[in-house]
Amino acid sequence: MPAPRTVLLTGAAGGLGTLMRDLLPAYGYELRLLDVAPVAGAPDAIRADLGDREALRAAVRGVDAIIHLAGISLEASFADILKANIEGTYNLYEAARQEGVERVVFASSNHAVGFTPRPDDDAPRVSVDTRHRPDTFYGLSKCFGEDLAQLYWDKHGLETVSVRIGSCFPEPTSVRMLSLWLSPGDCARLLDAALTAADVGHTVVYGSSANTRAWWDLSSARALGYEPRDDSEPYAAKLLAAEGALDPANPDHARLGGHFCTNPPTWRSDLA
Ligand code: NAI
Ligand code: 15L
Repeated sequence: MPAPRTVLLTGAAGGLGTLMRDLLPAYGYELRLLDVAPVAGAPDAIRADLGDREALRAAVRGVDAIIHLAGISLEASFADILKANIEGTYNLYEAARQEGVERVVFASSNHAVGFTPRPDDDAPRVSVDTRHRPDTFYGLSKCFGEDLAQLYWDKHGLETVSVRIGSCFPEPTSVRMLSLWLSPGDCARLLDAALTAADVGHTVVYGSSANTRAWWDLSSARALGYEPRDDSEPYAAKLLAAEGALDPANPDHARLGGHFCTNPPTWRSDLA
């Protein structure tokens, strides 16, 4: 596949979409933006719901690749997750297949494997080959997205890099995020690697920075050419002083998915 130039960015109005709209053009991409919500400062953005198949076909027509961020990004009712994340992602893949788009970068999540116990400090980092252990209907929809990507590669030759994003925000805001943080700059580097690496088939990678307290094995991301530059450690002293260290006896702390694993999830606005 020649290096992609025109890229459809779904979810362009969201937190991550807004960060990537700023950073990706420097890599030479021309972004076509899509969201169901208005995209601030982008009057040409396509306003469409992932349920609108005709709009999706028109949106993907002529692009070299798609970065698929749109959807519900936290836990919600199964009905809502089914519509936006499961049917919506299927609709987008069908549109991509019909219009001959060659590659998708799919925003999966750490919550696809959220029930995996977090590794002790001296234990091996968690591999991308660990089995799916979703912690929510939201995480389940990311497992579906990864399997859909595998099906579209095996059956239709449509390539995907599924990025199990940790926590991509301007800075980490909890002790858990010290392990999962993906700085916006590293996110752009990872998306660029995922768009340009040759022959990815369907590749699953973890999306985090080079964090001192990392839980994940980044080797499949590095194999695409990703070289993270950031580390959450400069934020550690302040966050540890505020929260204390993670306590293995606390169910919120024992698993990769953190507070998404408890029932009901113990939502905290600073972690949303
Ligand atoms: P966000 O909630 O800020 O943005 C999601 C965007 O998708 C919103 O602008 C929303 O309007 C749009 N959207 C929702 N349903 C839609 C529909 N049916 N049709 C069209 N657009 C729709 O989420 P954020 O943080 O920007 O995340 C982006 C993606 O990355 C999501 O798929 C999320 O699951 C994933 N992700 C993000 C992480 C993070 O740390 N920010 C961590 C792991 C995964
Ligand atoms: C996610 O998947 C969410 O989309 C994001 O808002 C954060 O909560 C992140 O995971 C996390 O686990 O910190």
